[in-house]
This record gives sequence, C-alpha cells and structure tokens, in this order.
Amino acid sequence: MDNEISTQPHGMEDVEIQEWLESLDSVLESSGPEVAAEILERLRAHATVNGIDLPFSANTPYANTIPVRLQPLFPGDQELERRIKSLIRWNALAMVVRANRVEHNIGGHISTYASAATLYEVGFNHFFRARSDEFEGDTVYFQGHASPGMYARAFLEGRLSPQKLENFRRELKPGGGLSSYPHPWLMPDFWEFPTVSMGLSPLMAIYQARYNRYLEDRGLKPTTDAKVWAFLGDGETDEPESLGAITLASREKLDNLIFVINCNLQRLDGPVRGNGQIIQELESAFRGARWNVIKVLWGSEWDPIFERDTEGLLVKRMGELVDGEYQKLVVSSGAYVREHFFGSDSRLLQLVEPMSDESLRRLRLGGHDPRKVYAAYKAAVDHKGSPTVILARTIKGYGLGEAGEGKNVTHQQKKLNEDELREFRSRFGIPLNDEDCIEVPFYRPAEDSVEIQYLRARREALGGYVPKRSIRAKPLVADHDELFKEFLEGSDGREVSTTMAFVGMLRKMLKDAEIGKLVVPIVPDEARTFGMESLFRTAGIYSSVGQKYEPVDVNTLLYYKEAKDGQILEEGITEAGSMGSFIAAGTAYATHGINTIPFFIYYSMFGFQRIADFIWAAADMRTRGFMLGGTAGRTTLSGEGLQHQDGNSHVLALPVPNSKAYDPAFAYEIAVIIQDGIRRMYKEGENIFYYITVMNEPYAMPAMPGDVKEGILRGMYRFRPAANPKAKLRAQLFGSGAILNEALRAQEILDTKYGVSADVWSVTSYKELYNDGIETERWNRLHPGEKARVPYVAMCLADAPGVLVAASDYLKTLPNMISKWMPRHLASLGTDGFGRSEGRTSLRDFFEVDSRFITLATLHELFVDGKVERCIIDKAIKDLGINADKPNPVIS
Ligand SMILES: Cc1ncc(C[n+]2csc(CCOP(=O)(O)OP(=O)(O)O)c2C)c(N)n1
Ligand SMILES: [Mg+2]
Repeated sequence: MDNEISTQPHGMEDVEIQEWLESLDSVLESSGPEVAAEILERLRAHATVNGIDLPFSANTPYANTIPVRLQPLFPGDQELERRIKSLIRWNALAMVVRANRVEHNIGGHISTYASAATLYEVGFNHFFRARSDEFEGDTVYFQGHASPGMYARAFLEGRLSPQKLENFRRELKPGGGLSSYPHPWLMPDFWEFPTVSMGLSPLMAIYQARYNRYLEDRGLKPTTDAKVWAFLGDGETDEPESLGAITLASREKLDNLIFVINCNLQRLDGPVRGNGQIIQELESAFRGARWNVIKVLWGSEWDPIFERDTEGLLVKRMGELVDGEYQKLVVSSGAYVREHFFGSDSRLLQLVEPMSDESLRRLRLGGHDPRKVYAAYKAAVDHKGSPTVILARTIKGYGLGEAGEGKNVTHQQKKLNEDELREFRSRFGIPLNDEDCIEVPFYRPAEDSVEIQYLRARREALGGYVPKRSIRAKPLVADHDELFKEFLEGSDGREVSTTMAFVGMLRKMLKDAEIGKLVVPIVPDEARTFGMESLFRTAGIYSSVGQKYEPVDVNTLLYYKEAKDGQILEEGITEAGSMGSFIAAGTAYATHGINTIPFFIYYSMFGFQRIADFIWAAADMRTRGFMLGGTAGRTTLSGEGLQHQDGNSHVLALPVPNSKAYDPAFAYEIAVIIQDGIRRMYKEGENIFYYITVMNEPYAMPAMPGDVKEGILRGMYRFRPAANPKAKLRAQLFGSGAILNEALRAQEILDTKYGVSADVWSVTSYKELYNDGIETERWNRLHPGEKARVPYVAMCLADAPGVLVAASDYLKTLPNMISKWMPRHLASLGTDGFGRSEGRTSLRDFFEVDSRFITLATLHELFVDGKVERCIIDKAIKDLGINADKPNPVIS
C-alpha cells in the first residue's frame, strides 16, 4: 500500500532520522506549516536534481482529511435530523417493497439510498440552495439509483402524494406514478438531470459547471457562488466518462463543482475493488488531476481511539486492509472486529481495550456521520481555486441488517420478510406497531409535527425545494426573416458546400440583434475542417483566463484569438465533452432562464456513433439546439476511408424521439430548417432538437424554387419536375444531400439518352417522412369510423407517374422504410458497407449511388414493369461503363 509507514532504510541511524524530524518540528513551531511545506518542497526538488529517485505517491493515509480540531460545529438539530432521515429511509424502502408486492419484479433499489441517506440529508438540510427569482440556485445531479430517497423526501415535504409513491415504477396507472430514475422527460417539473446511465452525469456536471462560468464571463448572468453537486457511485467511476474530463475541471479551476462519491465499496455484483482500495485509487486519480480531495472515512466514534494512538498504528493498520476485508468487517460483530482488525498488533488491541464489543460494532463510518459529512461539505463549498471531490465511506444497504446490509446481493434486494421489516422499523424508530409495520405503509407525521416543521423551515431557509425543474426563460419574439433571406437566393453559380453555407448563416446569426448573444458555437477541434476559422477572431474562443500569450499567427487576419468573453466553445478533441456543453447550453432555458442556442458542429461519424448515450440523455433533458454532422456522407467525404465516412448517422438518429434529422442538399434548405427550428424551440418552446448533416462537396447553390418551405420541413418536395411530363416512360427520382446532384444528373441522362422523363425530389428527412407515415397509420387504426388520413409521402406521390428510384449517402434502409406508402415498388440505392479511401467519383461508383447507377436502376424498374426491353439494360450497363461483376460494397 502506498500509505504504509516504510521500514527503516538500511544504514540509517534512528538518531539521524530523529534529528531531521526535530528540525522540521522546530520550523513548524517557529515559522508555521507554510514555511515547513516550502522547505520540504525545496528538499524534494534538491533531491531530484541530485539524482535521487523519490517514489511518487498521490495518496494520503487512510484517514479523514479534516482533523477533528478543524471540524466545524454542526449547525443543525442532529437528533431531529436523524429522525427525519429515518422516516425518509422508511418511506424509500416502503416504496420499493410495496411496488414489488403489487407487481412482482417491478424493481427498484433500496440499498443505494440506504448507504447514501446521510450524504443527501446533510445536503438537503444545510447546503442545496433552490432556484428562485433572486438566486440561480445550486445544481444537483442525484445518483440515479438513489431516487427512492428523493421521492420519499419530497413526500415528507408534501410535494408528492401517497398515490404517486404507491405508483412508483408504475407511471401509467391512473393519477400517474413516479419514474424509476431521474427523467426530466417523464417528470418535467421535478427532475432536471438524467443520471442513471452511469458515467454520464459526472462529465455533464463538469461541463455544466464550466458553462456556468462561461455565462458569467460573457456577461449573460451575474457571477454567483452557486455550486454544481454531483453524487456518484464508487462503481460508477469505472465508466471511462466518469473520470474522463476531470482535468478540465481543475484546469478551469472550477471551485463551483463538488463531486460526492458514495464509497460503499460495492457495485452490483460485488466489491468494486475487493483486492484493493477504491478510495485510495480515486484519491490518487483526483489529486493527480489537482482536485481538492476530502476523505470522509471514519465517524466521530473513532476520534478518541485515534487520539490515544500516538504512534500512528491505527492509520497504518487501516491502510493495510483491502476492500474485501473491510466489507466483511463493517457488518461483523464487535468481537470479530476486535480479533481481526485490532488483533493484528497487541498495541492496537490495547487501544480498544476499554471498549465493549457492542461499542466496537457501533463504530460508524464517516459517510454515516452527519458531523463528518457536514465538515466535508462546508470545507468543499468554502474551498477556492479547484474543484472538490468528497470520498465518503459508507455501507451499502445500511440498516437492512440480515436483509442485505453490506452483502454482495444487497443491490438487488427489493423484498423484506416480516422479521426484517420489524427489525428495520425498530432500528430507525418508526412509530408503527408490529402488525402495521408488515403492511409497510407510507408514514408521514402530522403537518404540525416538529419533524415536518423543521424540514420545511430548513428548505425555506435554503430558498425552496430541490429537485425542481421549471422553465424560466422568456420566449424569443423576432421572426428572423431578414436574417435568413439571403440564403434563399442561391449562390449565383458560385460553388460552395453546405458547410460553407451553414458557416455563413452562423456568422450572420452571431451578429443578429436578438439571437446574436445567445448563439453558442461548439466545436471539438474541427473548426478549420469546417472553414470556421474566420469566427476565431470575430467571435473569439472562450478562455476563462483570456489569452496569456501572443498567438503565433497574430499578424494574420484570422488569428487564434482566445478571450474571456469569447463566444466559441472550442472543446478540443472530445465529442463527449462538447456534448456536455451542448446539453448545458441547450437546457439553460430551464437551468438558468437563458435561451442560449447551441450549434455543435463535429465530424458526423463521431456523433451518434460515438456518443449516442449522451444524445439520449440530451433528449431526456429536453435539450434544445442544433447538432451539425460535418463532413457527412459516406461517398461525399473523400479520401478519409472506413472510420470517417459516415453513412450511418441518419439511421442512428432514428430512435431519438424528439430529435429532428435532416440531410439537406442546398443552402436554402438549411436556412429554412434552422429558421423554423429557432421558431419551434425558442419561440414556441417545443422540446425538440435538430440534427443536420452538412457536407464538404462544393457546388452551385440554387435559389429556392418557389415556396417549398413546407416540403423541406416535412421531409420531401419536388425540386425539378420532368422536362416532358407527357413522355411514355416516366420516373420519380429521390435524392438527398449531395447525392441529390447525382439524381439530377441521372434525370438528364435518362431524358437525353433513354427517353425517360423523370421528376427529381429532394428528400430532406426520411425520419420526418417515416414518423408522419407511422403516425398516420396509427391514427387511422384508432379512428376507423373517420375519413382516413393519407401519409405525406403518399400525398406527394399520388399523381406522380412512373418507376421510383431513391439514392442516398446513407443506408438503404432509410428510403426502404417509407416505401410502403409509395404507390409502387421502390428501388433503393444507398451506402451500406465499409467506406474506402478514395475520391468521390470512385466512391459513388463503388457504392453504386452515382448518376449511372441511378439511371440503371430506373431502366431496370422500367424493364421489370415491362416498359423497356432487356437489351436496353444490357446496352446501358455497357454504355454507362458499369462493371456488373464488381464486388458487392455491402460485404467487401
Ligand atoms: C452505463 C450503465 N451500466 C450499467 C448500469 C446498471 N447498474 C445499475 S446500478 C449498478 C451498480 C452501481 O454501483 P455503484 O456505482 O457503486 O453505486 P451504488 O449503488 O453502490 O451506490 C449497475 C451496474 C447502469 N445503470 N448504467
Ligand atoms: Mg457502490
């Protein structure tokens, strides 16, 4: 163990060591701890210069960080708080037990909250400040599995009815219920942050705390001392996202951020680190990342024993045990503790000699002692200059006794037998008799009881109730027609990409009177890829410390300008972190009452594919804003190959219910989508967000062909009608994004070479079309007596003659999923398969989505329909230069 007291190096005399120690003591006495620390630091540097390889340890001993003498007085009524906590414990347990009695295996967790009750209650009674008109409030990420405790508290607070509690995990019952975990989508007046997909909330909390600073530095909100608290499980820290952004927090000196890690040493299956010490491991990771680490390991009962231990034997012994041993010790009898813990050394045994076995058994852990927890929280909120993590030791399933306390099965414990219920009731002093108690009723003392009065008074003093979600931003009012007008007019033949067009819009939006300040561009080290560098200088890159150096390119027009009031969030190479900022910005309408509008632009392949779970959480949180998948399209992004070329994201966007997904081809389509998106989200307050793919293929942007806005938004419109609608051979071609141009070229070839006259449609969103189709079918099914509605796709194509061919830069499943509402068979071309490092032309040949393949598919459909002869197809294959024996891109 790192914190073992090392044995004496050979050759060194005791007296020599004693001399060194004494001189340090005298410095301490005469000049104080700062000078002593300085000397030690200098000694360390001196030793290093002289080639002495000092062992590195980021650990402190296995002891409380805050010594008893620095522990503040506990300001509350400890006995009353204990009683309130006991009631919450009971109701939290009752909620789970009752739910599982009514519906077998409905689930729920008892042991997580049981271990964390003190950690939460000290927060609720003394720290978590509510949001009010005067103060933005603290932001709390509650550990998902502890939700029964939050519900039980809200019940005592009179905020949740017994009926709601009764319907825990049965949300669809009449009168509603409570969602299993924190889900703002399901309980939008209560929960703010979804936390139950473990690992997401620590990262989101870090970026939330940073975003709070961003808003302050940009003058969008007043500077306050509001805190972001994130409650995590120790097992949860194994998720790479949990610790993945901790250096950002220290780099940004986020002293508005406090992590509380509930170290019950257990996860679902068993110990987190049976053969090690999770607390020491976390301490070294966080200290190494320059966080302020506060360990809360031992309760007050241990203090006198430590005091008697002048030789440091107890700390040494504590550092020796692995977590598997600790797990056993804390639930064992006093005699066992005496024998197996203190018994390792006769001097240790002596320390506890005067204590009875019963008092040994009652030695509490730090995380269950409100005085220790209060001291840690107070130190955390007062700490300046870095974020704080509190590592609090607790027992999983605390108080469950034989029903699971500290046992490996405890996470899954949802039922208690009669004896166990009575035992729990007695242990926590719940005023229910033996008979009543086995019914596990919810229990709330009278409104005028001291418990309820105290609890209400504490919350009043802290500004109101937590958690509570409310929308505080006022809707925008402008229509922004002027802003977007120029983009409807085309590029006058100038070849631009849709990315360039979008960046042009972004530039203009940043200057807009109403939304200019609210726009938050977010980019994960990809701004140059998207041609956004011109914004560096004009909008500035946010840096909490401004720019401490003269940038190397200062003499150029587009230099890398960092500024304290910079608007761009240049996140570096972290799509997950950028998503954290996107979520913070896109929920600021609720969290801060500010309508910030995030535009998160990134390499499209590294979005839905890489950070889908964050996107799901964003959806749950009712995040508003725009995600832009840049360099999109499997065949439109040339050269980059298999890992980069995205033909997936529009399929992966399908499951997210409240995200709109568009694959626009032209600048005016993007303008229409963004303008309408701002209206829907920030004027109408819809809880939706947008995913728009933009490409890097340059071509002339046409003007909007008449009023096609509705079609753009609903998912499709006829972009270029057939030249000769009366022709005998007819077709309808569907293209999206850059592939629309291939459809247009095919239209030309079909017309001039094969006498086929085709309409070309721009399909801007297969997802919109699909959702419209399934919703229409559903409505018709539920309303058989009423006039049947027609899906939008069917409406568009009602009078559209000829064969149908779709081509997209994404999987063929996209067009296929709407084909059932089309009047005839649809031939779908798409980019299923692994990408290749190649140029666009070769890629589109390889994936069979170019104008030649669209032409061939059209002729083939006509052939199947008996409208053209086989020989036409044979000749076309030859004329178009198609290799019929080429490898199948799907599996090659
Ligand atoms: C990403 C993710 N993976 C798995 C789970 C399933 N799960 C729920 S709780 C749990 C164990 C939690 O252990 P810990 O973080 O130590 O919390 P504790 O309950 O001990 O406080 C697991 C594996 C989940 N919720 N999220
Ligand atoms: Mg745990």
